[in-house]
Amino acid sequence: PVVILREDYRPPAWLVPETRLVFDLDAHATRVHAILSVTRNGDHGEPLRLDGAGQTPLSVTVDGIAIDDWRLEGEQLVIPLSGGQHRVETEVEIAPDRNTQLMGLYASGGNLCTQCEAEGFRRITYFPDRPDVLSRYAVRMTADKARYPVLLANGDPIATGDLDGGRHWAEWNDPFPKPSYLFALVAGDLAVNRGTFTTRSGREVALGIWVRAADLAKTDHALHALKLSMAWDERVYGREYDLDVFNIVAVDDFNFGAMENKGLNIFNSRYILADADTATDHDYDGIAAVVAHEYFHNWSGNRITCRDWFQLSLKEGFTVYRDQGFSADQGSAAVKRIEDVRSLRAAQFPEDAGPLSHPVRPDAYQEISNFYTATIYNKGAELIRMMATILGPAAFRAATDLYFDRFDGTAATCEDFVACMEEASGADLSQFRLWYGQAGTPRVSASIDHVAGGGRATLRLAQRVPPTPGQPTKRPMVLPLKVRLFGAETATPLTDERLILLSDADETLVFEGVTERPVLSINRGFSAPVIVESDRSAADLAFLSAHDDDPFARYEAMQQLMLDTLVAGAIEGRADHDAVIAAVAHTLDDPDLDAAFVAEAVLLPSDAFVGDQLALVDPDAIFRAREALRRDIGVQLQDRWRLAYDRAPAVPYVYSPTEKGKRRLRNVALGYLAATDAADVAALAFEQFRAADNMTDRQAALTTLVNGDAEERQAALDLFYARYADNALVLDKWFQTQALATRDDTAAVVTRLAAHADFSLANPNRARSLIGAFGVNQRAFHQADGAGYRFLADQLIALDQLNPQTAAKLLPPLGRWRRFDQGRAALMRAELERIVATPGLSRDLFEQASKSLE
Ligand code: HT7
Ligand code: ZN
Repeated sequence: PVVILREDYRPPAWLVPETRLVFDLDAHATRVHAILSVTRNGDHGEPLRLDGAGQTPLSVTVDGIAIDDWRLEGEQLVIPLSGGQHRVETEVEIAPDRNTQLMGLYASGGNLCTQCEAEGFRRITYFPDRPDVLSRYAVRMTADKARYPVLLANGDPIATGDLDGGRHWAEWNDPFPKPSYLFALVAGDLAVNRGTFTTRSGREVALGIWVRAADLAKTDHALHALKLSMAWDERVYGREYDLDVFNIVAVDDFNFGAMENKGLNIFNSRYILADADTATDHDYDGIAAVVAHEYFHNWSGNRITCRDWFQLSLKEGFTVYRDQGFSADQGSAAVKRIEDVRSLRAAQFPEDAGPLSHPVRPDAYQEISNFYTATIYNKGAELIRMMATILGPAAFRAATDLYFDRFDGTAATCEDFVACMEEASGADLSQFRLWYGQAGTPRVSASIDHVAGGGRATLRLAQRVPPTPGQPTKRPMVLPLKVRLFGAETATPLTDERLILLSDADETLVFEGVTERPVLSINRGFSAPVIVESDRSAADLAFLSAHDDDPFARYEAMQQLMLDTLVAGAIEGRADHDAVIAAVAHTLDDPDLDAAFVAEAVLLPSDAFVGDQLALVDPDAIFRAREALRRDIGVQLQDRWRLAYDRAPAVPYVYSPTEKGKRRLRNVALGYLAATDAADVAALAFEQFRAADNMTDRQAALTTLVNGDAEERQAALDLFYARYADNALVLDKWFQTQALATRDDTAAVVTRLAAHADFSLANPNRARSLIGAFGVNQRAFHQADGAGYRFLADQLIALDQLNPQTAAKLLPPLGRWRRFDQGRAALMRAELERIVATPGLSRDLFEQASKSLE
């Protein structure tokens, strides 16, 4: 395989200051005429190299004259040029309706749209398809007016007109130079929800959310979120929008969540469409977060882009950090932090502990699409968060101002960002930079000594960064750890919160004035993305879960207590549940806690997270231990769960932090009640399912029933299917709920569902709803006979023919074979080998599968 190395970066030989694109749009055959003004970059004799993929040039002209001394080297079009500046024109024909990869120009729901990041533009026309070639684009589109009445592209609309034969045209100009990956157009039959936003300098921006007409009523939440995002970025980062128009288009077939094309964001419809009947609170939250994320890219990604794809976290890590801040400001910051850490642990920690581990700034890749990972995004965001913590809010803001000012209009690097952090604050981040280059989750061991009657406590810290593929040894990193001590007897703080910058392998810190036995609260707010190993007893963890003043640390103590109990249960077959039950009871009884926080705090860690704590994962033992604890918590606290269940949220549905929290706690209570096997619970769940005026409660009830054996189970599934058969996004939930079921027959059910008339590999959302969900269902996927592994491999091999990117994204569960017993590991490896040996495999799936075997 061809491996691209970060160290091989060279500036582009030719620049393209101006690009004019003329599209003659048609689903079967689209003509693309590209006119590039090119200038030689430096003193060299290199020809012009234009990337292409899947097409051949119909014509090539230089300065208006057709030439024939061009050649194809692989898929690159190579054009010898003699002067310093030329006008190069090419023409190609492409077939959007045969584009199943959903990269480049493709058809979705009868409309035409584009996806160019990372390397999709080359599937549209010949171009230096790399992020450090910034060009000003002018676009003209012609299309059949009845089929494609709406024609959108980046930037500002210039003019429109009608043509003979029922066709029409539109021209758009984008005044901001941009890399080709930010190019976009949409042609379709779309309705629009319009709004306006007046920026702080008084510019009125026309906002539009474009969807199929039947979905128009589901766009208000996204439009509202967009306005909130625009105001937030002005207030928090001083960033103002810069065009007169900001459009968002929702499409049903999309490889990712959304795309930040300049002035024309294109979204997976699941991150736009919402109403109470079809979207859960979680969906509403996700829509606001993704709308914000894409909007924030206008500065962190578009105005300042990446020099090369190794710098991807420059825009993605920073933008995730920004969208996390936005979401935290919309409701409970504590709950948002808990959710973010939970998803970091669910997706990034396992990635960093497995064969696909890579640094936040990778050194090599085969297929860049495989590097849109939790490490680049979520761990990248944690790196920004740590720098913000080290600098403090004022210096961090000064540093981001400096970064935005200095690099506006350029393609920058992660190093540029860190250098701004240093320059604006005076901090020395030389050792901190290791976070960008060293993969793996650091482990920190912490223990505290205190001599009874003395006034001094000694905190011993040690860090170890584990080996990862290609990085056998590591240097100690800078870990910002927020720490506080609490008195075990008085339940009051003994110290202020201290920020410790752990930078050596071992360090000892002394706290004076500690007059009673201290209980250690560490990594408060999850100030560093590390695994803390401490010798805190169950009693101390229960104490912190009740008394810590940092809500994240309070949640974390409860999680650790639950984890320790579950690990003991999985290893020994039984465990003492009393401490957990008492701590849960205490949390439920605390009148000062809000429902949203309580709901998160009393939830058990997932099977997979328990597995991550074990050297060898035994999925069945973990499941049994978790079920046993769940049942005990349910039975012993049944009265409290019934009380919580009876505290009904507002009807009709209101999406607000308070009502959301109430619904969440009520549904968590329903889950615990279901674990008790009390005779009335299935009827309770079915009644909730039937009467709910919102999808949050309906789906929660469905999940409860689907996980059980009650006769209401099939009725609920059938009713749900009948009600939502025409709604693809809700039908995804029907598939997903069954793929996540905690029943013995889930692998068989999932195999059957793959043959269902509504299942299709062509739609990424549908593929993810079944295959992706099944891959994270630890017990079902790891069924001992290997049926789950076989199913996944069969599906990936088939999906790879259509959509390699989506196939490659779904592979990682198979790569975790080292963590399982010999029997399972052999079965998993056999499926990986079968994938790698498949003729015609894509580069995407090959890279993931072959690395997973190493
Ligand atoms: N920057 C966007 C990335 C993206 C993407 C990457 C690979 C293939 C398809 C894709 N669609 C969008 C999304 C974001 O992070 O905002
Ligand atoms: Zn992004």
